[in-house]
Amino acid sequence: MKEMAETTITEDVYDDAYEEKPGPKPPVQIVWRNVILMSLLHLGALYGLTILPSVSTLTLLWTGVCFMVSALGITAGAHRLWSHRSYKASMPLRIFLATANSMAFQNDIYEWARDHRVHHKFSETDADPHNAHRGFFFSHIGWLLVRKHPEVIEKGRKLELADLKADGVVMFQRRHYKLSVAVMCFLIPTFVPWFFWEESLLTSYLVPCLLRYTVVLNATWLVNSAAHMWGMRPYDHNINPRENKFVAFSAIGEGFHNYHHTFPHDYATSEFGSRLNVTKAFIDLMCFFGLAKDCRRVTRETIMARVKRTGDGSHKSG
Ligand code: ST9
Ligand code: ZN
Ligand code: ZN
Repeated sequence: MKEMAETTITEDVYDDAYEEKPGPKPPVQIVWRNVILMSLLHLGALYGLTILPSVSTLTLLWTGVCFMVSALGITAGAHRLWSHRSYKASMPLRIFLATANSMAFQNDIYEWARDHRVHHKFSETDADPHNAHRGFFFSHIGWLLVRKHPEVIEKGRKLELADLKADGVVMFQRRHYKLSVAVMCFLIPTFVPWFFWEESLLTSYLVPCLLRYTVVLNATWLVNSAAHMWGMRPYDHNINPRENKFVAFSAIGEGFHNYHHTFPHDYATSEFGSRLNVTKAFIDLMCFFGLAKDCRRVTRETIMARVKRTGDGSHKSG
């Protein structure tokens, strides 16, 4: 298959030499524009939730399709492909994933992957954009409502991100991000039910658009909050990220977070196959069709050696 993205990276590897600067923390600067927009979005989504029982089956199905496409744009796209390069994707698959990523409207792929590499490299420090040591609210949504800690920007600027800059699909999406979000996240989800099966415009806007967008956002944020706080640590008890089945289910396979931070280059982000892991099944399907290849996996021996050395004793083999 031509034009598979050929690369491996180390910018997402944990840097245990990093130490936070001593002294008082900089003051928190609230970005009121984001507070207002996020509040309005969540109010709209709540209204969408209340009208859910009266929504037609076709619109519900369409909402499910939009959920799955936008979720894959994050999990299989921004996360496993572009942040960690855990597999290689052909041009058509990269175009699909970038388009799906715009439907999820979580910042463009370049910015998302840059922040995510900083998160892995400087996990739970001032340089981590959603540092879970600052509490559930901050790591869930609060970090998007305030100015970033200067360390996040300083450390992030040291990353080269050469693979992202060389990826034409990533840079094209970045250049046309606003338009792509308007079309993919707002126009198409709203237009399809209204045009094809005469759903009311209000319902089409509230359910497949606002409610679906808000659910995908919160499922994603749960990985940063809940999966950094609640669950077992069978692979490394020295780090915060946990194995959380509820998050794995809601985030289509991204809740095996102790495994993922221990082995960030494993395309499956878990040792348990496709169980609670639709994203792995999707990538496998893409490999079957020849659209993806070279999925990176950690060997059973490496996993077991790590479980023995640093696990908390909760691994099923224990
Ligand atoms: C959203 C993102 O929701 C969610 C990401 C979640 C990640 C989850 C990971 C978990 C694993 C995967 C699980 C997937 C599960 C999926 C499940 C699906 C069902 N390095 O940003 P500014 C530079 S987005 C280097 O304004 P402020 C920047 O380039 C939601 N440089 O910072 C700029 O430079 P220049 C929708 C960096 O002013 C300058 O700094 N979007 C870095 O502090 C200023 O940048 C929103 O809500 C870095 N890391 O503002 C909007 N960072 O001046 C959110 C920044 O040269 N964003 N720079 O251009 C904002 O409004 C703002 O960024 C802010 C901070 C207010 C948060
Ligand atoms: Zn990751
Ligand atoms: Zn994490």
